[in-house]
Amino acid sequence: MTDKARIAPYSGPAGGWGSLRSVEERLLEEHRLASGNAVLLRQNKPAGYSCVSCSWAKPAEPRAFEYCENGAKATAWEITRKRVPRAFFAGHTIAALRGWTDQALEAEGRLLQPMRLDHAADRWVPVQWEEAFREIGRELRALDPRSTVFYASGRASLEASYMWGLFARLYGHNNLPDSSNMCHESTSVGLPEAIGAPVGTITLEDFARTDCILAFGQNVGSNSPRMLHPLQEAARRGVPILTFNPLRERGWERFTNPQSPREMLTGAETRIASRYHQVRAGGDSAAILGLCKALLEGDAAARAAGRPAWIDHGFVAEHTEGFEAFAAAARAAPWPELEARSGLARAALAETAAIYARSRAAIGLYGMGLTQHRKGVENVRMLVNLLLLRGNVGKPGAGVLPVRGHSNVQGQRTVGITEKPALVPLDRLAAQYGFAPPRETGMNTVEACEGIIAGRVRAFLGLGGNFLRAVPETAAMEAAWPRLRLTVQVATKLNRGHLFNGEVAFLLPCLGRIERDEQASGPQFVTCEDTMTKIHPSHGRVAPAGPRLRSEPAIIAGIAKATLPPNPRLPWDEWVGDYARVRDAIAATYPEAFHDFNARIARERGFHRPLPARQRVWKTQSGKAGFLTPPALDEDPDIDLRPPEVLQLITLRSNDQFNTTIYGYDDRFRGVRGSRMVLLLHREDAARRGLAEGALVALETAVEDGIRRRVEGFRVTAYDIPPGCCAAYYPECNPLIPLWHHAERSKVPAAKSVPVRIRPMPG
Ligand SMILES: Nc1nc2c(c(=O)[nH]1)N[C@H]1C(S)=C(S)[C@@H](COP(=O)(O)OP(=O)(O)OC[C@H]3O[C@@H](n4cnc5c(=O)[nH]c(N)nc54)[C@H](O)[C@@H]3O)O[C@H]1N2
Ligand SMILES: Nc1nc2c(c(=O)[nH]1)N[C@H]1C(S)=C(S)[C@@H](COP(=O)(O)OP(=O)(O)OC[C@H]3O[C@@H](n4cnc5c(=O)[nH]c(N)nc54)[C@H](O)[C@@H]3O)O[C@H]1N2
Ligand SMILES: [Mo]
Repeated sequence: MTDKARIAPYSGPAGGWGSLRSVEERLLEEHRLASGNAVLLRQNKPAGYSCVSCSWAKPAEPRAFEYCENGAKATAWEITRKRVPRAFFAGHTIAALRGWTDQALEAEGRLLQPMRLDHAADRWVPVQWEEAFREIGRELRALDPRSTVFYASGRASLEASYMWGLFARLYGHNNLPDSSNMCHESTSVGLPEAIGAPVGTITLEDFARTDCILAFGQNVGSNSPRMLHPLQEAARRGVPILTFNPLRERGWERFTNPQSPREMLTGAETRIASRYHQVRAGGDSAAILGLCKALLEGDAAARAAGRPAWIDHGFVAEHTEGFEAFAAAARAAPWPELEARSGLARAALAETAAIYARSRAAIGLYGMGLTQHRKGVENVRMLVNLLLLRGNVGKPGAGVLPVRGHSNVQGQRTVGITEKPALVPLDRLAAQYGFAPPRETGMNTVEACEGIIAGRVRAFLGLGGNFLRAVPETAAMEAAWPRLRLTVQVATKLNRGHLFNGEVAFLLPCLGRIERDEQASGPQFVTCEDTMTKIHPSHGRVAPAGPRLRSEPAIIAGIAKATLPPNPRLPWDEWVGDYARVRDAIAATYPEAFHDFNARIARERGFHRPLPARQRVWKTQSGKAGFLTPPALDEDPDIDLRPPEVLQLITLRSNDQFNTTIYGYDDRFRGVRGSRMVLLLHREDAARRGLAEGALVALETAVEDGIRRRVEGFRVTAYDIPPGCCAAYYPECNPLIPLWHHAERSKVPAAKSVPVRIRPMPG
């Protein structure tokens, strides 16, 4: 890994020429400069493929270039001309490859052939597909299904995901953790309680009608850059955009549309955020409580003076419960404590509350800055509280918007990838396929990790992703992993997770979504659900990376057939031959959302699944939307105001990565070049510790649980970040996160508030 960091503030906007240069560099790197641009024209188009990067919505009338810098990078990464050469695995032992960086492993290119681990030689060796399936089936049949875990990273299509979940239940378990367990699970727990729906209520059209946007803990410029277009349009209409983020992320500051010749030539930038609050990490609940308190105070004053109310009392009375208790708690919360915990001044919060109070329809959007905390679920509920006070759910231009991660992570849940049996129509599955589905709750990601460390889990099958690198507690996880009996990874590229394997291990290469998928009935397409509950098709158009690759549905069917007893109601081969038959099966299991699936996807080229909360129908226990009374402020374990030497570490994504996939070592918007091993720190926090700019340090986790967690080799970098907080990159920092340090109610690892101490290093 390089440690030649060059840090200089980046003066450009999000988008702009830097963005175009970055895309061209990436296409060049993947030897795809000429053809790559042609492929990109198909991205997010009705007859094209759906971007493999984030889950941001696709407009009904797409722009000529409906892609962004990072979507283009993700495309280049998948359609790369680089292939792992046949001789590669003969020439490299697993032990040697463990010394490689994440970036170097994936830079070898696409995996081409199924492989089996040869332990004696410590190498991956080629295997025939049918032999691999047979042996996996034999192993699974010998194991207790409840001791096995079937993980899914959020990219697989609705068709593949449905088959994966069904296979797990037919085999006998609900151990279906997915990447969402490390991501928006705080949303999936919090929103159903609050509004009776596990997903956001916003559609793309609402952006054109909103007159206020509140944005918490999301990095739009790097992680959902296409959202910059509706944000830019809103900003131009004068819509206030009120941003809460410890870091001044460039995407929230200003944007130049790289697809507008005029903006590119004139260098015109649009200011995005009208107020930028650098909240402390984990301080959002206090900040939002402050906003609510100010709203209640403003409401009392306005009504006393005979002016219009600040609270939508009619909505609150008709549609909500818990208002009085919540309002009492907000009124009682002392301002000095709210200020200390949020790091924001009362005056600033009150002024922002007043802006919000003047709006007719507001959107509250958020990302990992809210969900990845010990109080992640409460953070989500607090944001909903703020929206409910002014009736901002279930009317045009208003609503809550969790900005999801992986391109189909939300859809996977919709078709049954979940450890929670209550979320799946098990009775319908039972009738449809004639079996008794397992009823006991399965393991989520953290529980799967606990099971692996304890030896209770015996097999891990991964449908994509890089589980071992993405989860916390890296050292204990890597030590425990080889004790698994069976590990199977379905992947497109080699990653570190493929270097830790069970006694019996397979690495199975699959087609990516951008590639042509020919089956018995002809070319296939798949479907995905975006962050706005819209289901749309995705047609692969590029020649497959190699002749031996199989599609995810084909691989799942292969393993399932080798594992399960024959069942005439399960037409695995027919499903693989024609994905429309899988969609028929999905429609039969989930008729409310997917009735006439094939006809609608052909006719409408995409449809929204119904969401009662949009119509103010609340599928909660009480039938109303619920206010959450926040726990006492000093019960928040994220914000420990006591030991001054302890900092709160935020683990971040750079602009040059997709999760554990590291494209390169630059983070343009944050002015970091040439290294990922930087520690972003407030100038005073560095000075207080006698740390000069560029000093070499280690981080150690500041918890007393008998485990020493340490990562070495960061360069101290003065940065505009609230005092007491620091930031460094994920996944390099994952060894610092204790497995038990997770959102209390959703078990999302609390990756945005890890207590750490800095240790100077010689050199
Ligand atoms: N290019 C690219 N796109 C991606 C991804 C990628 O890695 N690369 N990953 C995809 C996935 S799976 C996901 S989940 C999303 C993730 O996208 P985001 O939700 O944007 O996640 P992060 O980049 O982890 O961090 C989000 C922001 O939270 C801020 N933050 C940290 N702590 C706090 C806090 O306590 N409060 C507040 N208010 N803010 C805080 C950080 O400064 C950062 O700007 O993006 C998806 N899209
Ligand atoms: N410290 C810290 N940890 C985090 C986070 C954080 O912010 N901080 N974020 C968390 C979040 S939000 C998430 S979503 C997880 C991400 O966790 P994962 O989803 O498990 O990880 P990815 O890095 O997205 O997976 C990358 C791998 O997926 C495989 N792949 C790519 N495309 C395909 C495909 O089409 N099919 C198949 N089968 N495989 C494919 C490739 O082999 C690639 O190496 O990490 C979590 N971990
Ligand atoms: Mo995610």
